[in-house]
Amino acid sequence: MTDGARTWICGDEAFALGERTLVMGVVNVTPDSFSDGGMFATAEDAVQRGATLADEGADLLDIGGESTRPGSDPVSLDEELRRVLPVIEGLRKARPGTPVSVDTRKHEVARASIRAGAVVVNDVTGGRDPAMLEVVRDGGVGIVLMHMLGEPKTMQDDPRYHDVVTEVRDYLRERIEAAVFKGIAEERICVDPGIGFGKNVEHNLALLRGVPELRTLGVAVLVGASRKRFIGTLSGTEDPAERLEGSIAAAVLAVAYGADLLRVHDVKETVRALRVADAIVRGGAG
Ligand code: HH2
Repeated sequence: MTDGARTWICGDEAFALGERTLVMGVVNVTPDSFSDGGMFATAEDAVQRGATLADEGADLLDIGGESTRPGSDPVSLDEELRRVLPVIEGLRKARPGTPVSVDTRKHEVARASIRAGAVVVNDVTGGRDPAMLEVVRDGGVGIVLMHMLGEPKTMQDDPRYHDVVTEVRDYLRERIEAAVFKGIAEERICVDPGIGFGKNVEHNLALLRGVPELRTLGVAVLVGASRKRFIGTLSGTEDPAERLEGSIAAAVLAVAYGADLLRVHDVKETVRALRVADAIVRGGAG
């Protein structure tokens, strides 16, 4: 991919990269997500939430049926399917113009979600399950490969790196190679440093500063810092819903460092901030 004509191909969607920052709006259909758990736990509420985020300017809606917050327990396949499928189907009807992504570690959920209309699989385990890569390849959809150290249950128990940016970059390079080996074109791949997934505050900050290093991998780069704990620590806000200002600070700086997409909870506010940030960083006035 050359700068100026970079594209992330996801099914029938082709996301132009670099012209402006793309926003992935978070729709958690879970009782226990760290920032909005239980708020949109019914399919109806989650579809309504997704529709609102689409109207607020989300380029993509990320539907998740399993919390991967630190210390969380996995959910069963049946339960995860029960949570996400009606929401994907509902949003395809309610907002057909807004593509949908599924946030899952299970290839069975990915396969069913693609059938229901999802064009991206957002896999926080970086495609470690070969069957996940096959489902993505066969579905012709896009994939987000994220870095996570260990498992959600234990990942925040004293995470250690020698050089976090190099290690995360090398891991993501290896995951890109595994996906390409399985037959997924690079244009379909997006990488994500996994802010908060087995990282302390310093690791998260280093990774945000290290986005240029991730850009050298040659694929789309997504950053998800929204409302995360390091923002609470730095800004003194215990309640995740009180972390808007810190989240926007992280968002605009991720953009300045070269992020192509941001995964956020507060779409309206972030989109407004990005109009300004993009004009400064990428040039032009909208
Ligand atoms: N963060 C969360 C979940 N999925 N996916 C990607 N690609 N990048 C991220 O940073 C990321 C992610 C955690 O946030 P949230 O979905 O709000 O919480 P929970 O896992 O508790 O549902």
